[in-house]
Amino acid sequence: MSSGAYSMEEKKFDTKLDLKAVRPYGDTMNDGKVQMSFTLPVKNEERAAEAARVLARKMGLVEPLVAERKTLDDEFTFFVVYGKLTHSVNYEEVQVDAVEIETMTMDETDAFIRENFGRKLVVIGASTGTDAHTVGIDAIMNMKGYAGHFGLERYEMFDAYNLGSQVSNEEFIAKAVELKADILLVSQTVTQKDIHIQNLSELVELMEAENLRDKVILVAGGPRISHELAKELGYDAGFGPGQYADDVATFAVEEMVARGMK
Ligand code: B12
Repeated sequence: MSSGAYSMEEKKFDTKLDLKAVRPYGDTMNDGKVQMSFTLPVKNEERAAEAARVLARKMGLVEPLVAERKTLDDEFTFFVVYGKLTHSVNYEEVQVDAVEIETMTMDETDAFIRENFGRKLVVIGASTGTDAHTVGIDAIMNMKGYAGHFGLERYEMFDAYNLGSQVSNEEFIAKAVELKADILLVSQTVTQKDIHIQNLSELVELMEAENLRDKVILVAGGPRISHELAKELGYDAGFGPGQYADDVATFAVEEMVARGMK
């Protein structure tokens, strides 16, 4: 935070970080200030604003303030509510199963592949099952990339094939065999009725039946895919929002080396 407007006392207060009871930071350490937004399916009137404050209090906010209130249509109102959160988190007890890598740049990954494999690696990606969402897998595969991260098609040392969306698990496996793929990337966006779990599990079962699972790096990704979930379902890793081609490329090539794959 910028220092100019703070008194010495406030600065001193800012040093009171307690990792056993971490609270959101607004203006000063431990002030617990948060801002959230939601829509209520009611008309935009004073009663609606009070309802938003009641809900905020139930969520653990004290002194909630409706900072913004906008009519969406006759029956829906959008709110931005500001307040002080009473809850805290013991950061020392927080555990997460995450992919542990130092992400390499595209050039570093290409050099790594040249040095360790001396050939191009074949990677195929698809949004599988009934899932029609392509933007996630395109972000990882496309030449132009996404959010400043070039996609795998741009890498010199990958032969990258983007099969698109609604690819059945059988087609996906057939393509992997035909292309002698080293790395398989599966994107899943729709999670309604746990369809992603069903679909991701089916792929692993089919691959095991074909004796293919151990011969490739298998990665899942999508907005609601965590590393933990992917591992549970039999994948080597899971990637989600805020992760890009360079992250999965680094993981895949390092994992291949770690497993002695050539
Ligand atoms: C665009 C969109 C569509 C477009 C898709 C067009 C297209 N060509 O992709 C259309 C209109 C077709 C569509 C259809 C549907 N959609 Co839609 N759609 C969206 C929307 C608005 C954006 C998704 C997106 O493009 N995100 C941007 C990408 C870049 O983000 P991302 O996928 O998370 O990808 C990043 C990471 O997750 C990761 N990643 C993703 N995949 C992979 C894979 C690997 C291997 C790796 C390493 C990383 C990785 O990398 C990316 C970059 O960081 C979302 C809402 C939202 N705002 O998110 C709803 C949303 C995903 N859709 C939803 C739904 C329900 C549907 C429909 C079922 C609606 C319907 N009833 O018909 C249909 C699906 C039909 C089907 N058979 O699949 C729901 C899903 C809810 C749920 N939990 O299941 C959402 C969340 C909307 C909502 N709030 O309800 N949709």
